[in-house]
Amino acid sequence: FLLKRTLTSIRHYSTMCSLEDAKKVAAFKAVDEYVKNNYIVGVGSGSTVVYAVERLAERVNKEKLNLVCIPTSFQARQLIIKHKLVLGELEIHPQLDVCIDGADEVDENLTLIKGGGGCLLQEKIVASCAKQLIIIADHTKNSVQLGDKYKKGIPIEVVPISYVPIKNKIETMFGGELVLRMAVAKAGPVVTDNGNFILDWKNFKQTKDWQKINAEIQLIPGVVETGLFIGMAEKAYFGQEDGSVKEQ
Ligand code: ABF
Repeated sequence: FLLKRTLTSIRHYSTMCSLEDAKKVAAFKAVDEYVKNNYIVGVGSGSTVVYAVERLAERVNKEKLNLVCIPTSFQARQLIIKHKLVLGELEIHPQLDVCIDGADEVDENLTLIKGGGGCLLQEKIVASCAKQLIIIADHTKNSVQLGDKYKKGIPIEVVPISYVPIKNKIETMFGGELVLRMAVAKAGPVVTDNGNFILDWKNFKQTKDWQKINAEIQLIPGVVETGLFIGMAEKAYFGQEDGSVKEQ
C-alpha cells in the first residue's frame, strides 16, 4: 500500500509544473502565435516577459525574423539590449503590431490589474499604440473578479505633491484604503520611471463598473494613470500546473 501511495505521489509531482514553467509556456505560446516577420513588438515588464523576450530572441536567430522591439520600462529596455534585439521607440514607431505583457490579475472580462512592478504608465502607453495587447501569466493570475486573487491593490500613479489629496478623495468617493508604495527597507517612496509616486488601492469593493470608476479617478488632478486596463487586452495565455496553456 505504502509503495503504491509513494509511486502515485511521485507520478503526481512529476506532472506538476513550477510557476516559472507556467510563465514560460504561456510566454512562448503567445510569442509563437502572435509575432510575425516585420512586426513592431511592444515588450512588457515583469518576470513572465523575461521568457517572452527569450523566445523572441530565439525566433529572430532561427527564423531570421526582422523585428523592432519597443520597451515599456527600463527593465524591458535592458532585456531587449541583453538579447541583442532591435530597440525601437514610439517617436519612430508610434504604431505597433502587437504588445506582449504580463499582469497582476486578469478577470473573466479580460479587465486587468497591472503595475505591481511599478511600470503601469509606460505599459499603458505602449499597449494603447498596439493593434493587439496579449497577456501572459501563470494560472495564479486568472480570477473571476478583480481582487479575488491579487491582494496588493490597484496601483495608481500620481504626481508626488498630490498623493495625500488623491488618497483622501478616492477613499471618500469609493472606499477602501490607498497606501503610498514604499521602497524596500521603507527608506522612502517608490519613484516610477517617470518620477512619480504610486498609491496602492487596497480593500476596494467588488464591482462590475470598473470603466466608470476608472474614468472618475482619472479626472482627479494629479492622477497620472491607473493600473486598471479595461477593454485593452485581446487575449490572455495562462500557463497551467500541468504544463498546458489556457487561453481566454
Ligand atoms: C508587469 O509586471 C506589470 O504590469 C505587472 O505588475 C507585472 C507582472 O509581473 P510578473 O510577470 O512578474 O508577475 O507586467
